[in-house]
Amino acid sequence: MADITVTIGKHTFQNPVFAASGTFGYGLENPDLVDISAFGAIVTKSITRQPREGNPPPRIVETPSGMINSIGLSNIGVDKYVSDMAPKYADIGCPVIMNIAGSSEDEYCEIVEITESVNSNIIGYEVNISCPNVKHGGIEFGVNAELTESLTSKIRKRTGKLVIMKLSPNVTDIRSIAKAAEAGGADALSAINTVYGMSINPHTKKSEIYTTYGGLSGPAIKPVGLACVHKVSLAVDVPVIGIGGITSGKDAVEYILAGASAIQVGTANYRDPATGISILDDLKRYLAEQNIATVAEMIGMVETYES
Ligand code: RRO
Repeated sequence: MADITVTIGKHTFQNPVFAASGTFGYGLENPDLVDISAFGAIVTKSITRQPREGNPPPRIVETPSGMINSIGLSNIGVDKYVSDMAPKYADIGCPVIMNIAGSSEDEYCEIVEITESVNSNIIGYEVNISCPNVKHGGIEFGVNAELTESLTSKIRKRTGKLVIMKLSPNVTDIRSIAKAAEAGGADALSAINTVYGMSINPHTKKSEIYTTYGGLSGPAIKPVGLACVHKVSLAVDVPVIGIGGITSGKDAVEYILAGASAIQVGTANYRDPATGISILDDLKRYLAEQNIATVAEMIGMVETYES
């Protein structure tokens, strides 16, 4: 059988299929629906310093080949995360990556300091600098290379665990943000968060999202994600984790060929939380059919017409 392990920073994961933040709760909600020990890792919903209710409804709408959300960083806050969730991560059989978000460098740093002060059982942080749905919740960092580098280096100083910066596609030049995160000491980058979108009901003439704009996800954004992963992986030396509209093993293969070392399944989890398992089965079948010995050798192997 092919070797499907992948290495990111100092961690080797049993496979490259992760569950994406915001689509898998805190990893503990669906034990009867899916065996999470089959995943390479799970990334939990963004955590802020204080608990947050999130935005008023409507905050989710289905769109062609995808959906728009404007949840607004609804979460339990770091104190409850470390007291109620983290202890349970000791024996769920799957590495947990904690996604964090903040409105200032101090907020991100405090979340990391609190988490580092306990036995959290997490293996690292995915730092959300790309939430499109709150005025001050990270995207101001993710659209600015200087702020990205500064924030990354402050978090880097506070933890020896994995630091993964989650990038936004809603920027002019994603490569410059990626390079800034790498310069700040990130172990890896994940790309992409959701793409700004809007939906209107022609009968009521109303916006279908309370905040007017939200984050578009699902198969509709797969080509955007692929292009971002390809650009970023050519710009930096650290591993890239591909996200955006992945629903099948074929999608996962495309992301790996584009340059992803691992992939995250997001929106597809709403239809079936076990999508990651079928993606993994598809991926293994593909490797066997293609006579490919390791996932690692496929990373970035896309043939393009121009270099
Ligand atoms: O909570 C959200 O509205 C949200 C977040 Br934190 C994010 O990172 N991406 C997104 O599409 N929605």
